[in-house]
Amino acid sequence: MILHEKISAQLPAWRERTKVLAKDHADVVVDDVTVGQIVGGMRDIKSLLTDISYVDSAEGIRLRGMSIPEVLKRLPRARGNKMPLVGGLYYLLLVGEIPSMEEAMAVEDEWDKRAEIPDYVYKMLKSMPKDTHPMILLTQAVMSLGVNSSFAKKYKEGMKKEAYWEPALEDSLDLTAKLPVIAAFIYRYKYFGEKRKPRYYTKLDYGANFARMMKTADKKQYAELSRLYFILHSDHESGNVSAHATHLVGSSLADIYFAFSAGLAGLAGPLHGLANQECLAWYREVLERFNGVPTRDDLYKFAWDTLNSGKVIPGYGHAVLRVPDPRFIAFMEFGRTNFPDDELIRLADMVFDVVPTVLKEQGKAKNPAPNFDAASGVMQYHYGVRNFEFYTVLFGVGRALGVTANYVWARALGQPLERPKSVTTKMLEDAVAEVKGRVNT
Ligand code: CMX
Repeated sequence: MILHEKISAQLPAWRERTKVLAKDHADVVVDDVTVGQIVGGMRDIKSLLTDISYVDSAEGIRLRGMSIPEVLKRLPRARGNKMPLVGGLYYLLLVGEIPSMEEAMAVEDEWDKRAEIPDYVYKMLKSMPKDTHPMILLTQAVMSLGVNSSFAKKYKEGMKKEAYWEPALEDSLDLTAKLPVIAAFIYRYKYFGEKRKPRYYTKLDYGANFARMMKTADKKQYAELSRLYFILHSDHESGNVSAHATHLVGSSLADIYFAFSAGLAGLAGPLHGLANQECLAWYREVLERFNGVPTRDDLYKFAWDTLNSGKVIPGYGHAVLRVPDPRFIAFMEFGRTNFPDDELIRLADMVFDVVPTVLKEQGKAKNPAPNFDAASGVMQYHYGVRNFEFYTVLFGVGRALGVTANYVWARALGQPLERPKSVTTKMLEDAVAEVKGRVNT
């Protein structure tokens, strides 16, 4: 398999670089940690290692060193379409190079072979109460697929540490192949009562298959959106909750099904992945309240009312970014190109104009600019996927591409069990007193 060959070929050099750092330069100081960072959710502490993506606060994400516009321009495209093949993106994340069309298609072919979902998964999903949140269903389905984990089986049989990444890659291909099928089933079953298993078509790529299984009205355009959507949601370095939770659990040598279930659980929080559902709900509330796109003044007041009621404005702010998220910009370009007159696109544009001012006036948020959740739901809504609570499931399908690529490389490079150290409040107070004492003498 091409991914296996390519990663194998790169491994000796990467292992050597990691070994040199760990053995010869372990005492080089990279960062200091302040009391503010310990009390404040570990922001900006440089303590995670990944070569798959990097978020620059002033520029946004780079995937394998490439900005979002570069990635979208350089990856091979689905035939007759403008958006790249998702298989090409997965190749890029795993191998670190832009694939040829043939290489991107090799990944698509792997997914095609692995997309079948065992019957017990459907039975389990159907046995759940009707009002179960789709993120619960998705997490359960992922966890249950672990029954067939190659990694867990090989680990039990006994394997050398150097070989861990191989069954990790097998599991990751299996999982990423099955996720769009599971997501589409959850959608069709939960909102339309359809019990039939979705079918993955050999001749279609990942995005087109997803559009077909979702049965949206405009399948061609929804396939384009799906490709863009999964690519933009794939990776955002390792410190965000879903990526970090997956990495942490994976570091215990739990298989990817356990690890990604933890990531999905984190994604289901409103400050992280659930913000896309919250954001669309907020936009709809605005449209209903004002009977359409409001005036700038009305929106300004509405935004202040939201803040004054103690809520956050979803889709705005970020823990790392300090500029508008390039993924937000890519989504908005897609919307402005394909449906410029859509009410929600016009509203999202106006919110982009008004909310940063409001957040700046409030003076709390370090970043008053939009993140991608301010636009992603608008795209789904336009193509008829209007059950907001489903949006985080779509985020999950995309996010799996990044976190599984990281999981494979973490095992390939023998990354250890993650185990940071805690301190007590008293220890921090003592540290402060000591520094203050030194300053005063
Ligand atoms: N609306 C209102 N207040 C906001 C805000 C927003 N959009 N963004 C930040 N703030 C507030 C914070 O709640 C915090 O208030 P307190 O001091 O009272 O606790 C203050 O501003 C400082 O926060 P920050 O340092 O700028 O931001 P954090 O790193 O703590 O949090 C984030 C980042 C994303 C959780 C926050 O900006 C937020 O809640 N945004 C809205 C939810 C959202 O869009 N989440 C999705 C992020 C992208 C993703 O992960 O998917």
